[in-house]
Amino acid sequence: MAFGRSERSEDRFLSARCLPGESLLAFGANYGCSRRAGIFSVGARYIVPLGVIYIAIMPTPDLGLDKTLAALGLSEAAQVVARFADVRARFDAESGAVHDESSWKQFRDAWLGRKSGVLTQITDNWLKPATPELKRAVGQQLNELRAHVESQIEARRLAIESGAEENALTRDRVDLSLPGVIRPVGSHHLIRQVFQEIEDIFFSIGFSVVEGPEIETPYYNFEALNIPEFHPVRDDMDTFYIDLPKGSPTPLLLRTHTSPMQIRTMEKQKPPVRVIVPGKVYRRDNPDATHSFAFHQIEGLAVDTDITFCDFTGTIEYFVKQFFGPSVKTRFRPSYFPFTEPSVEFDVSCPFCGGTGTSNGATCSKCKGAAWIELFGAGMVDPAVYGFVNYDAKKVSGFAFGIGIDRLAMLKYGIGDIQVFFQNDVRFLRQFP
Ligand code: FA5
Repeated sequence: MAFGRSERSEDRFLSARCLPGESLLAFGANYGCSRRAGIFSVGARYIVPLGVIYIAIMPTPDLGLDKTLAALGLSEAAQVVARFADVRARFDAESGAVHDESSWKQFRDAWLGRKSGVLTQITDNWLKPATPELKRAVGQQLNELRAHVESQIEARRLAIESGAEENALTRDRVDLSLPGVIRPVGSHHLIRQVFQEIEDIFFSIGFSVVEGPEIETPYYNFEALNIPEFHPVRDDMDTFYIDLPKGSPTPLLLRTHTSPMQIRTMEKQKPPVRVIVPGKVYRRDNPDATHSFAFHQIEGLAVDTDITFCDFTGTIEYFVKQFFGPSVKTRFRPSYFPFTEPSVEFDVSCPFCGGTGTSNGATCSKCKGAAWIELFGAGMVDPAVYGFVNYDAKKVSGFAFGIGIDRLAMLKYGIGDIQVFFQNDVRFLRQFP
């Protein structure tokens, strides 16, 4: 039977308060409710063709749960069995309408609730006041009904739970046909790339890599390198000292160069030694286009029984030609470092102006017209240094160098300002993938 809305008769409806089944149906309060005996409760479904709401109504009998069997006029066991069958049919119909957790809870309470659930009402109103002749039949029917209700309610719970999981899976399912999320892949910083390039060159001629602490003692940073306290060369390098508690055994500072690792390496190892030491160093220098207060160096040290100045120049020239290309020219200039003797500065012909000193008819801005650019300091290890590491200065000889990596990278890649290495502007970094 199908009724339009206008045909609704209040007497034909029971609201949610009347029986558990109705509480699950989509009836608004304005549909009303009646508990009068003999009234039909309603199962309903909305059908919406062309914007008009129709309601399909299926009558189901009132079960008389609030009355005794005597009041319902049921005196035969067969009548009791039939009434229980009605109850069970009601339960099954309602069970089919339970599709989510909240309606399942309402359903469970409506049937199993201790105070006013259907089973409690049957116990109180049908079983307890039943005549001795009917008691057995009512008890048996009630037990069967209870077993059915409990098992079905549990089954519905499981079905709803697995349905929820399935829904979640469907919701979260990855659509492999969609375009992917592109996550930009990072790359090594140019300084790291230059480190690797230099390491590879020195690996190829038998050097290995060691690393050391960035926080040093004055002994390793200065004294063992033949730079005693109050030596004027410390003024050029004086640096950041760590604020230590009073009574600390020795001052600590951020290393000003990688040369302390010459000492630490020779302390640990007997000749032959052939190492390079990449790392960060720190100085109290004011920042400008070629100076930073933190920068990078690679130390080199080779010590053996028969190393000469020729080995030194050959090694350095090999490195420079590998790094800058075969056409670059090199030269040594005399210099001074307390830990090398003789000491040199190593220059390369300016790669920006091709070693001419002029660019586009004007003075080359990079080498300032000198045609050469200073690359690093180096020299033969001063015999005094061997005394600090228990090497016999009469038996061993060697060379050392300290390359400023940032300036080397600037030269090779035409970068005009050292500060860009530390600003982490991705527009700069992306140029060196
Ligand atoms: C030294 O640091 C010596 N330890 C090098 C050395 C090692 C000589 C072994 C002999 C034997 P120097 O102070 O010149 O030397 O620094 C070496 C390089 O570090 C310089 O050529 C330069 O490229 C770089 N450098 C120095 N100061 C700065 C700075 N503030 N910012 C960026 N680079 C710098």
